Amino acid sequence: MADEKKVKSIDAATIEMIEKAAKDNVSTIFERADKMAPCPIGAEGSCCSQCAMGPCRVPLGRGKVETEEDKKKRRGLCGATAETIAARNFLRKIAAGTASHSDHGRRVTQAFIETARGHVKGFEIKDEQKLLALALELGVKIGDRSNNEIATEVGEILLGEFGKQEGELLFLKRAPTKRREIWRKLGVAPRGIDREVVEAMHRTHMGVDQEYENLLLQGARCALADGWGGSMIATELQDIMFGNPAPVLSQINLGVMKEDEVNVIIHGHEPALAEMLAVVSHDPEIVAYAKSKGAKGINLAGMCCTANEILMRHGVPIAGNFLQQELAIVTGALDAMVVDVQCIMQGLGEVAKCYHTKLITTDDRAKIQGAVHMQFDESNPIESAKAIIKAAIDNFPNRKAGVVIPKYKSDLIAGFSHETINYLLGGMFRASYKPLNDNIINGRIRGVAGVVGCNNARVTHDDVHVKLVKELIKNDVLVLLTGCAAMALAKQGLMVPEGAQYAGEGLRSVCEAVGIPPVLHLGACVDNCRILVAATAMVKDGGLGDDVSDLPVAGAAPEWMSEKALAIGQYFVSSGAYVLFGVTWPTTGSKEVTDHLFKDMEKMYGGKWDFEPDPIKMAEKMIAHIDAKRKALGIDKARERVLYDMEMRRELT
Ligand code: BF8
Repeated sequence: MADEKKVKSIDAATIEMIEKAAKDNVSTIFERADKMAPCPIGAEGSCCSQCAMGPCRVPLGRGKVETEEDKKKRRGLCGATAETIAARNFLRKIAAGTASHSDHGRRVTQAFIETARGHVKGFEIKDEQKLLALALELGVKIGDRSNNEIATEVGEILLGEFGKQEGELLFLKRAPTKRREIWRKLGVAPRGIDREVVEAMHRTHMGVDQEYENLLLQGARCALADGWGGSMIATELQDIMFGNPAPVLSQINLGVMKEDEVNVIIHGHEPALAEMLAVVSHDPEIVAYAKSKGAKGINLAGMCCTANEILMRHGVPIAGNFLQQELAIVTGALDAMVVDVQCIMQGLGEVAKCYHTKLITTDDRAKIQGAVHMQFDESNPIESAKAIIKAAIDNFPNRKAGVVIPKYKSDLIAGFSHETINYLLGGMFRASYKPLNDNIINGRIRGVAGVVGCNNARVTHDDVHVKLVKELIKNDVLVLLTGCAAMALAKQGLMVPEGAQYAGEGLRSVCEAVGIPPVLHLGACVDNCRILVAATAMVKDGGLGDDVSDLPVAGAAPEWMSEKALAIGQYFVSSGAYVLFGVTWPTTGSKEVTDHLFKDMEKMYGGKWDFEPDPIKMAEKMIAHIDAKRKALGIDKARERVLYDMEMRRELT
């Protein structure tokens, strides 16, 4: 049984709403996590449900060391070994994660093409500079063609990446030369996005690939098709169509909800509908309609990664991260929870029944029993968005007594796209990562960490994120954040320049000089590819080796739960990064598979997986990795001098 006394969250708004839910007799994920422990066999990757002779369970058992005798016994009916079963399960999760990001990317590409063809009233090509840069990169003729003509061709080329059968994905060319050679040598350069997902599913079917190393090679190829394919296409085209993010001030937490306005939360991942809701919620006709129902206006907020998308581009406030979705309804003040795809808990339906909230699904790929379905028509986004907002307004008068909106909310600055970081560091006309590299070389910044991923109800909500990141910045590690991890830090007040008070002296001096927080919000989970682009730019700007694996960088997903997180982790490992996951590790049932991921992959890719649930130990491991890379680059001495100077200064004061 899980520990019922575990502190549920470090976030006061969350705790207040968990208590309200208990008083209202409403079941939430926090309560369900107490009642149901995870299956220990599935958690270690030792359950095979690939055919109807099973599921076959071949558990090793927690903390047990496998003997030769165990090894012989640990087989499924077909003879599949524990290694094959663990590797298959791992690969299937990567395939699901890749499919999720990539299907998102495909929808965006289709909408982009339709917009460029002039078939969509409401969307447009907003970032001409980024469009032209991408056109040049893809070899699309610019000449005197219109932006829409250029965009149509760019979109068609990128749509082709999904169904491509041979060759290599086009964005692989963005990676350092040495990295591309590694991929080719290992045979993991992805050919087409869909092809790698389909092949992963085929190879994990009963009776196909039965060598764990070979299965994990496909894991790398499939994940690379996500990071350098589906996700990267999504981010590029969203930036061009909806605008490249630039620093923007906003607020976060359940306290952004308003008692006297129609509260609408958009939750999920794809930004098209959210973009339109942001526009129509200011439409005078819609605002007047809200007033006619007794509300003062419309208050749009986001949740999960859709929130990150509209925060980054419009500064729309965020109501919360993954574990807060049901709690937004528990306030009793949410008039409509509008959802698209991914990370939407079915529990929302039951919670909504206890209050007045209308749960509205909007995507034919993601319906929920009991919800109202209002299909978002991408060819007519304005009318679709208006209809959804009107449904929320109509529900405002149905609010019941007992509304409680927690008072907690924090300011944050978001909008750090790859280009923005470039400009901030190097200036508009000499945009460059060189100043970052110089500050790493001189030791003021020790290294860079990417901290990403979810919340997980098995650990204290937000706690692991916050402890890890505070420890990293205290040790002069600049932190780049995405997804729900970013929201955890923002809620604790670290995503404003004043957050630099938690940073070590070196990092703080750089943050103060540039005017940035010590933790930078790069966007949604699909935007993790911005970190790949940033890392590659650091390599290309010189002084830090000739591949991503040479950089003093590390990544972590301390509270991960989704299959997408595994796809992301694997594409970072295969791109040369050291990646640490917290909470639980899904292959502990097989020592060989785990050793392959944690050790052998370093010889293959220069990056590797690791697991550590304790945030302070996690930080220590990441810093040790960063320091080892500094040493290999011969820049460890510079940092020693900086530390010596700091010590001296302390002695002087
Ligand atoms: O894609 S971080 S819980 S919301 S999976 Fe989901 Fe995890 Fe949040 Fe975004 Ni990413």
